Amino acid sequence: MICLFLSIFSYFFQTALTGVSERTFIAVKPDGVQRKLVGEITHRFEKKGFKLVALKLTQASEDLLKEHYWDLRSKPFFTELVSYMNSGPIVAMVWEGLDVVKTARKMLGETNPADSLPGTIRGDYCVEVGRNVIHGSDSVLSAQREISLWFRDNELHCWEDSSSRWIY
Ligand code: IDP
Ligand code: MG
Repeated sequence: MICLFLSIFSYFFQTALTGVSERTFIAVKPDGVQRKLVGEITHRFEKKGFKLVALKLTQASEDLLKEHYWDLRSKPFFTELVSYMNSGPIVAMVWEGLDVVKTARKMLGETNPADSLPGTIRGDYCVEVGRNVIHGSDSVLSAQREISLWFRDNELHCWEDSSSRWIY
């Protein structure tokens, strides 16, 4: 009985209380898919220790992309951005873990690949801001908004990660 209580408490502590259950939305953009970077990018998040909660290859509609990038609607590159993102399939993912939103942004690098350090995804695999291969949510709030935009609840999987006690 005590063991059961302790394991429930430890699960609750590790997920809800410690922020381990934070989630972010990551997408390999059409250029990343065409350039066969899906495996490499997914591998980096797995090796880091984050947990994959959802993943799908999807062709996004213009309406979805306009909503996704709503805050950039007045930028001069908005139409070009929507057309780039609509030019082929995207690999949409949700990753979970401690401080995953902030850490994923560091793993991505800067918006402009020229400003991105080697070792980051944009620093290693691309050259132009208009072909920067990957998207990552910029805050916990935008992550929640983007996850609900791209995934239905039943596409987000709850599973026990057997390596989690070696990570946390
Ligand atoms: P982020 O992807 O690093 O969060 P945002 O400023 O949110 O950067 O811009 C969204 C996306 O719009 C960028 O990833 C990039 O694909 C595109 N973008 C941003 N600035 C420019 C630009 O000056 N020219 C063309 N595309 C741009
Ligand atoms: Mg952004």
